[in-house]
Amino acid sequence: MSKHIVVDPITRIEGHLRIEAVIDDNNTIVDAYSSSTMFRGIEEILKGRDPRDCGLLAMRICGVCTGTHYQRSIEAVEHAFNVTIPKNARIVRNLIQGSLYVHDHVVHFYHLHALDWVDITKALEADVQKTVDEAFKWAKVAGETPWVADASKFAAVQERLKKFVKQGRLGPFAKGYWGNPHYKLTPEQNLLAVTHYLQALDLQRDAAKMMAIFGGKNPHPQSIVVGGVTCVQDIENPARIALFKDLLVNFRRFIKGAYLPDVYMAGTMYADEALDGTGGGLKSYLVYGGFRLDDTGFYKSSLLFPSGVVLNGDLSKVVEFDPAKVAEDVTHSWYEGDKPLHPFDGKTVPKYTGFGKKENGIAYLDTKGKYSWIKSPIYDDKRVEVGPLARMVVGFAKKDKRITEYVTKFLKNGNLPAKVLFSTVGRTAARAIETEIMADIMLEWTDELAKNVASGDLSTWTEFDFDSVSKDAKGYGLEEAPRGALGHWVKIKNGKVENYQAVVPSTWNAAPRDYKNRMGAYEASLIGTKVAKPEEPLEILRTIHSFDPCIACAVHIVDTKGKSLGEFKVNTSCSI
Ligand code: NFE
Ligand code: MG
Repeated sequence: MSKHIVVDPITRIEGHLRIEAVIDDNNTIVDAYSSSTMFRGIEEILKGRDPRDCGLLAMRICGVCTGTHYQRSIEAVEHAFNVTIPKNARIVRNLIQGSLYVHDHVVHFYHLHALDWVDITKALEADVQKTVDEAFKWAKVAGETPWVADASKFAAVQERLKKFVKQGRLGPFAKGYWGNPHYKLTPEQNLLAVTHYLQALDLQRDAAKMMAIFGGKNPHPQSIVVGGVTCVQDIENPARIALFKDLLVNFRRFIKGAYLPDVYMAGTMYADEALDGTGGGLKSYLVYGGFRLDDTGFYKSSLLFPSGVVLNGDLSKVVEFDPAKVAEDVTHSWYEGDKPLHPFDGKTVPKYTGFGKKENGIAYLDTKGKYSWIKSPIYDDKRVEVGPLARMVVGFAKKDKRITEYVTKFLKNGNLPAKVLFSTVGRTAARAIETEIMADIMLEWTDELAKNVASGDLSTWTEFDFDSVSKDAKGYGLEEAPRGALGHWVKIKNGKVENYQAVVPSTWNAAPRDYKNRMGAYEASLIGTKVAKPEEPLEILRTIHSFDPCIACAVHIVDTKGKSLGEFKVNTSCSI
């Protein structure tokens, strides 16, 4: 008899996400539903505003990827009024968003995702000298020297963990599914990863500082305006650019000496899951394109991440991306509407219909009706996945020189075939590959900025006189946020926002079924996954976390009988 697993909320993510899965007698997932139980509504708040203010409001869509919403919103207004930006502004915007990428991806791998692969408790059994050997082994696979290979440091971490366990308080490591048979790392590998986890907690502050140098602050930067950027003194002062570069150089060392080796380690130890495609899901990918590399103009410049669509895992073909083909459907979402709408005409009118049947005290999602606050984005009437994996797949399929080089290097070093990309492991690896790309190219951008300023070009803003332009216009800001394709669409009438729609990466990935009852990316990715212990849905967390969901923090898991299996609140101020 099939069993129904409910994980609500999924933890170690931003926001509230509920997953319901049905497993058969072999504990294999045969059906899955993804639901956001949190309503926001920023799109409605933006209506009637001065379009120049949208960026500051729109970035409140999220507390994580703030700056990317800020930039998309400003760019949508720039696109509407045909405003171009100077070279310095382009580079600074790339550096602000690049800082977000490296920050997000490292925090995601260690603090939001690693414990799906790493069994902390097993690290207690590790031999610290053998842990040094592991550090060298995986760094060598990556072609690097290890970030840390000092037995005394590993011993110190192990001591710290022992104290935690002795006191019976595991802090941020409490309530894990420790000992689950689907954990596959050796004790030494677990200790190595936990050590990097703790070090990354300190280091991630540097990435936040990098964003603040040109952004004015973090997490919500302030220096981007319609027409350019305002951080004039920061780019004119060589010490500010040098500070940015110093922080980047050190953070990049961690990416190459710890993050990449750890991903090789996990990829190798979990290679069977990568090879059998666990978590692959839709295998259709969409990239809007992102990070302008020259000043030809919006949607004309060459890009770090080229745009395109790859369908059904077929790397031999890439379909060109057309912004007109984006639509959102609300058949299974708690909104009013009866057909998919392009974002320029999109509507956000809440229509909450509640949950469905109640059994044993548990209210289940009404999966035949509406069951999520997330809309269902569709591209050319197809369901697609967005994110780092989409960017690496599309870039690789398009034979983009840089992406092909990094992806090929990764597969070759790891001795892995390209098909491993279409899996949960592949999704996690793709994020690491793009983090390396980003860290490398940000060094080039930093030098490009310093050189351009030194040549005498101090321009940061193209004058934009709002009073002299037509007050009726429309535009979009389409880019690649850390979690995938992000679009803001704005329609302006009489100088005020008439309609505003944002289609966010997690909207694409976490969406419910659509009007043809086709699954969203999270839902599809769970089908066929074998769960070792239904009461410990580790495999569900692993695959869902691999997308880096952005929907806040708290844990609550219930079983099918309504019995509470565990509940805690994450205290973000706790130190370990
Ligand atoms: Ni809130 Fe985000 C990113 C955007 S959400 S973290 O990356 O845009 O999917
Ligand atoms: Mg929206």
